[in-house]
Amino acid sequence: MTIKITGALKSTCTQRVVTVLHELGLEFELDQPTNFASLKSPEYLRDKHPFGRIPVLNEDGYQIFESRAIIRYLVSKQKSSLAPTDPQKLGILEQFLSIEYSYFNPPFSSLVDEKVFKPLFGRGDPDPVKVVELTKKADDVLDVYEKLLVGKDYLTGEYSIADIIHLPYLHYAIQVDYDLGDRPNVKRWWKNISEKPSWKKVITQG
Ligand SMILES: N[C@@H](CCC(=O)N[C@@H](CS)C(=O)NCC(=O)O)C(=O)O
Repeated sequence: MTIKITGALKSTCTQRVVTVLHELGLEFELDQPTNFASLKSPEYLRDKHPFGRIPVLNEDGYQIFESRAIIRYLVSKQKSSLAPTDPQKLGILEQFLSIEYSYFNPPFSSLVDEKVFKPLFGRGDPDPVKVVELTKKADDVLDVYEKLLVGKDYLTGEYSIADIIHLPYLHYAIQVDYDLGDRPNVKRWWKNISEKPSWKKVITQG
């Protein structure tokens, strides 16, 4: 069994997949594209990802893209406690996966894009007005997380893929001075998840 990941260690979506691979103790090969332009080649669009993105998983010919789908596949295949099978626990997990995708990811990915990737990829300087707007939206989301995390170390109560999918964007945001503010529950959660060896390995190798 050979797992190949087409991705880049600085890419947020790749980082969440690689964190899960480390958690599961699975060996993998990382095939890093030379540049983002190569993701738009006719061959790449045909053979790897029709939207021209990373990451892509290929395991002995079985191929899927979309980081969240890849993660679900990996934990389900390994029967990992990072995704419970009990229907009620699974329902809660899915709830938090949906919360991340619907409410957390839009402002945080836009904020990180504005402050990190826009200058990094030569698309210009961060727009200060946009940064203020996006920071406010991100803050509003974390105000809700503060309530969701009352009395809990992890989102579902137990460490899971719901926590892991938050790591990359929150990490990048904090790197560019996003302040978790006066939110003790969010801060406790962030400490719990960001100090895991799997994530430390991702950020030190990236
Ligand atoms: N929803 C997708 C998003 C994939 C995505 O946007 N990947 C970024 C890197 S994190 C990418 O490929 N960017 C290159 C581009 O947009 O050209 C996932 O979770 O895998």
